[in-house]
Amino acid sequence: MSGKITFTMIKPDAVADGHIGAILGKIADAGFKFKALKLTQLTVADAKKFYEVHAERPFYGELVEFMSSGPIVAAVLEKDNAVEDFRALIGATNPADAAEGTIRKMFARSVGENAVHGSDSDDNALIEAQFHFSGREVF
Ligand code: 3AN
Repeated sequence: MSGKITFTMIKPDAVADGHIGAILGKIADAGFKFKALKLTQLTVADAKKFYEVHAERPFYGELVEFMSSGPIVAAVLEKDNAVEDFRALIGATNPADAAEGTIRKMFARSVGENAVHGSDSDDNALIEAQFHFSGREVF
């Protein structure tokens, strides 16, 4: 059964490019409720841990450097079928392949600097939410 929670980050490219408000607006308009929300910055160690599953990929170093390079917005979102619906809203990993109207199509710079993260499973949504937020910060 699909769950009600997903986790997202607005990545350093989209924060630097001034897209926080527009992206949060699209998320809200798509019917997601904000359960937790903050502006924060990952350390290199945080980014390495968050993206540990990609440690063997050739772009891992670049990804860690980029994700720790500036502020991000972290959020926990609630909606029926949250993981799948949010991945549809953000579009394909590479913005060149993303459908018109998706967040990555509208706001991402490139496949590496692709504006937003979205959890890929219910289990990871919970792990990622707990990585970024304490119990007191989730409503
Ligand atoms: P998604 O974020 O769509 O689930 P993943 O899990 O394959 O995609 O990749 C995680 C992150 O790694 C991406 N959001 C992107 O920032 C980065 N990434 C993925 N593929 C590449 C690539 N070919 N070159 C550079 N960075 C990449």
